[in-house]
Amino acid sequence: VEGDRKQNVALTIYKEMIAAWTEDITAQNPDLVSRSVIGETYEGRPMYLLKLGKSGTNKKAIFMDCGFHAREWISPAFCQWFVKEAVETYGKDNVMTRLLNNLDFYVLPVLNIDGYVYTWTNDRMWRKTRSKNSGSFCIGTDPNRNFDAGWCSIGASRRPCDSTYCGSAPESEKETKALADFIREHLSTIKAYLTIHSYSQLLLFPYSYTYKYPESYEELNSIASAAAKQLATLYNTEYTYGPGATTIYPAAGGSDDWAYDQGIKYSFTFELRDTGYYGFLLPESQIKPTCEETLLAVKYIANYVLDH
Ligand code: ING
Ligand code: ZN
Repeated sequence: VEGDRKQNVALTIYKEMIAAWTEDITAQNPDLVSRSVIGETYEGRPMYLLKLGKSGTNKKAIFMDCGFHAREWISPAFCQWFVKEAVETYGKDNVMTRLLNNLDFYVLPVLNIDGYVYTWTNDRMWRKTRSKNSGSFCIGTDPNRNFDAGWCSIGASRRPCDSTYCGSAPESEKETKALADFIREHLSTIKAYLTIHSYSQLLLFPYSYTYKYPESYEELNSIASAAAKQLATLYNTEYTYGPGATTIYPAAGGSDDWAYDQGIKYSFTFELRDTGYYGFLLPESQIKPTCEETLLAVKYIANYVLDH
């Protein structure tokens, strides 16, 4: 009975909230939003992807995902905020109108849906996916150690019980494989890759799997600097920026490094609020201001991509 109850809560959370929300926002904005399924999770949930933008030809695209790590709740909140803000300000805000007329945004509201649901039903601090590991009783792989970018060479664990377990192979998880497949199939249009995590107030770019600087270091650093400056205009929230390895810690198998090495030059990881006082348990009162300020940085990067 307890298991049934938890299962019902889980179904309600995902089906009633996220899936239903993607369906509604698509139905209510048919000229601006479309929805597709890029795969399904380990537990069988559909992974819905939203495409935002006015229809047009030869449009560049920006890919943004949220909810890699289950406990980073502000992240899925931001993706939903972004979509809502896009449809509500299109035709009113000049910058958003120009962005949606000339670019497509692919928004994946939650990558690690199984893990996210698990944080609502069982363990608020869960990070990884919910897949079984052969030869171990421990569950899950870290999706941000599971990409083919120096895979498991540094800052990742080969032990399934660890929270940074890199998985049995690159893209061993259905969720990371679905994301990587989608990006590979759309490499000709995707010019930027943004992945939203929390917490620490950082704007990171490659590399994290090596201390080597990327070829585009100067350009990425100046974009990050300008985006952080934009973000701070609203509430003075201070962001630190730089390559992952030196700015947070070396860690292989991350999606931003992988996307960059696929040729997507404008590849960034956001670590949203706060700096650790509340950490993953960011209070509700900070959701709106965090989303508002982050939106400024994302709009800055999108504008830059459109003009370059
Ligand atoms: N931080 C990221 C993590 O996956 C990161 C930092 C970014 C690592 C990019 C590798 C590549 O550990 C959080 N908070 O998840
Ligand atoms: Zn994270």
